[in-house]
This record gives sequence, C-alpha cells and structure tokens, in this order.
Amino acid sequence: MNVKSGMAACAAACVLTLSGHADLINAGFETGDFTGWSTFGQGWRTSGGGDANSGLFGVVNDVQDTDADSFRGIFQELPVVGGATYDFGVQIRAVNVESSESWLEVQWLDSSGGIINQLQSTHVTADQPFTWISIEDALAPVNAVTASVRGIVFMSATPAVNTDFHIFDDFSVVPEPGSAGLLILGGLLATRRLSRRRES
Ligand SMILES: [Ca+2]
Ligand SMILES: [Ca+2]
Repeated sequence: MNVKSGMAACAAACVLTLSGHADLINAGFETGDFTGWSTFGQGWRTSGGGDANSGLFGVVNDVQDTDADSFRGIFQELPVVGGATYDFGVQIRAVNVESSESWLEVQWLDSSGGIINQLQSTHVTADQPFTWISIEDALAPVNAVTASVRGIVFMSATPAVNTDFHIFDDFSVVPEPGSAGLLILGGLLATRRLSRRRES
C-alpha cells in the first residue's frame, strides 16, 4: 500500500469511526422496545400515539401514587473522543406533572467505567408538549472514552392527584465539526508530515 492510498484508507476509516461514535442505537424507539437501552427504577414502557414525537413510538415513565423509586433513568453508552465537543439532545413531553421532574443527563466515563463528571440540562418541572431539551457544546474530558446518555426522572413525592408522565423520544448525539473532525485532520496531517519525512 503506497502512502497516498494508505492515507485515503485511514481517512475513510477515521470518518467511519467518527460517525460510529455519534450513532445511538434505537434513538427514537422505533423498534417498539428498549433495544440498545438500559433502564433503572420503576415505570418505564414504550408507547405510541401522542407519546411519539417521531415515528410510531416514544418511551414513557409513569410516576404513580403507589411508587417507591425516587430516581428512574433510561440510558445508553457510546464511545467518544476525549477533547472533542458534542451536542446532546432529546425531546421531552410532560403530562399531569405534580411532584416529579425530568431532564437530560450526560456522564463522561473513563476507560475503567468510572464517572469523570456529569452534565444536566434544564429540568422539566411542569407540563409541556414535546420540547427539545439539550446540552450544547459539551467538551469531553481528555480521559473520557464513553458517554452515558441518560433520560432521568426524579419523583420528590408520590403524586396526590393522578399519575405523572414523563415522555422521551429522539435522543441525539452530534460531534461538532471542527472538534473531533479537527483532531482527526490533525492526525492525518501529522501522518503526512511523517511519511514525507520518511520519503525525503
Ligand atoms: Ca420515535
Ligand atoms: Ca399528576
């Protein structure tokens, strides 16, 4: 393999790797189940109709007057590039909210799975139609290898009147061009300089 074709192969592989980093599995729950996702706490289910922002399905957390779990979450982990910048987002709808709230959360994890730090969006504390809730310009710590993208529901007290519903759809992770992209470009240029030096 000559230098030029080697670089082209690297560029293709690097771009593939980068786009792979950004892809959540089943981001809009269109499998109709929790494929790709994990949950903790009570009350999670997939649902259709008005509980879908896009397609046929979204995911609902029911906060009922008989519930015990204060914290509930749905999350998915995906690889990230330390030092790169990402935009995270999700559509959240809230219905009949009395004593619970929801938000988008991102945890940066190191190679041992330890939490380096975490970020939270604004909290949804009252009824709203599907609304884009985001964490913009999030800089991955240099030792971060994984992001845990999380929809969180917190029940401060059991609802007195009726069930509270927090509904999530269309989770999104987008690396900002000029961050991860520039890191890769920098790597390619360094490779080229190195190979030129070797040729001369
Ligand atoms: Ca959907
Ligand atoms: Ca309620």
